[in-house]
Amino acid sequence: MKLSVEKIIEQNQKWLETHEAAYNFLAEKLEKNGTDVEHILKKLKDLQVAIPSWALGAGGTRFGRFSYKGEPATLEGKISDVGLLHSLTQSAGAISLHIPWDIPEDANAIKEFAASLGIEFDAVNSNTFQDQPRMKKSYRFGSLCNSDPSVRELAIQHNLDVINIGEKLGSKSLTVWLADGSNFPGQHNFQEALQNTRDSLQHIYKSIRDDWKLFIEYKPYEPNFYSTVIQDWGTSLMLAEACGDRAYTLVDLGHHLPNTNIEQIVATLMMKGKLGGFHFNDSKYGDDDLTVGSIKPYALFLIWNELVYGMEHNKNNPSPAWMIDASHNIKDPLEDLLQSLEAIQIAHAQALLVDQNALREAQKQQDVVLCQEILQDAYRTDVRPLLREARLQSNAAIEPIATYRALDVRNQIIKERGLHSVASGL
Ligand SMILES: [Mn+2]
Repeated sequence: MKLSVEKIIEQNQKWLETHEAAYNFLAEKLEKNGTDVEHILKKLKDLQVAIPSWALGAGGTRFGRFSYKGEPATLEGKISDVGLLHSLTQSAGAISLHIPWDIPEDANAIKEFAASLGIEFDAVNSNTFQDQPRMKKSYRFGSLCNSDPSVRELAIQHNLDVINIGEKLGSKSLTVWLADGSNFPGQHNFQEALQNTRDSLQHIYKSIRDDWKLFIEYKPYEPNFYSTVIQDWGTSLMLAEACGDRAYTLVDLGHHLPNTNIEQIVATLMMKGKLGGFHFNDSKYGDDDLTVGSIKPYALFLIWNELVYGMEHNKNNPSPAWMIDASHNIKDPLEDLLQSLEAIQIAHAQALLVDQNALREAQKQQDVVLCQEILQDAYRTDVRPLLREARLQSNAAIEPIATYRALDVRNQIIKERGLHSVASGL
């Protein structure tokens, strides 16, 4: 299923008048305060967030999974769903594949199909956290860290295969997230596990082309509950530095212990030029993979404030690869992703509103109250008219979720795929 621009423009008529009144009011107020509204609109239009192939079906927990109706069972179906999100928002112009769940049979045909929807291939993700059918060895006790060299070789080879598939599709980066760790004290020799991981990553890094990047993701716990080999940003940074210039740390918002100051981690990594990838989600307790901005929108804003500052001041840091990494247990995955895209852009726009010069001056004066006032003035601005205007100018939907519902997209997908079609993946 494909959404035509005409249909979206037709739907936009319903909200056009209300939108224009709200946008003009806000734009006038912001311009009076010296904000360059055109600049913010351009930034909003430029931001493209990748959708991971595993987010288009219902997620689940180890207790169960409740499939959603009309899930995409093929790679084409997944790309087509990302195409719908992109038509509605013009801000989801990339898909991130997970191998071996998404191995294309005909890479050129898949690439052409994606291009016809305006979709590019973002980072490819390897999977050494579960065994695959007919594997000669098992990842039961770890992959790149394993004390058995033949298991490490298998895991390295898998990553090389993933790079190979990514190259055929036009991807430019590999994301490695490892479940490696131990469940009980004494199970691992910590130093050996880390050294094995470093050596394995160096081997993989040597195999990526000059125009590729390697992203190393960290996570404090789960699936192992005593220790994780790459448990935090410091370990990830250390490994990235041991690999080379094109190896970077990847921050996933859900991969932190409660109350971790993620914005400070972002600032530190960007200062070092080592923040390469970014995964959005939200959480209440741990790695909950909830809709972006659904629990802690102020934290998301503070993180975006550091991202905006870093992109402005740390020119040695590449523009991070943005991706949503969430799990949709009960909502329609497409509606959930539209909510996440909206939350990302809201926090982005609010961060762009922060008067950086005034904030620096207040910091110099050590006026703590004024520092907080400046940040919260931006955070408390309802920036949604800016998002709607950016979408309107891009021929996307003024109201993506309402448009998705008005056009009865889910029922049309169900008609195409059937009620019980199931997505591969988590
Ligand atoms: Mn992630």
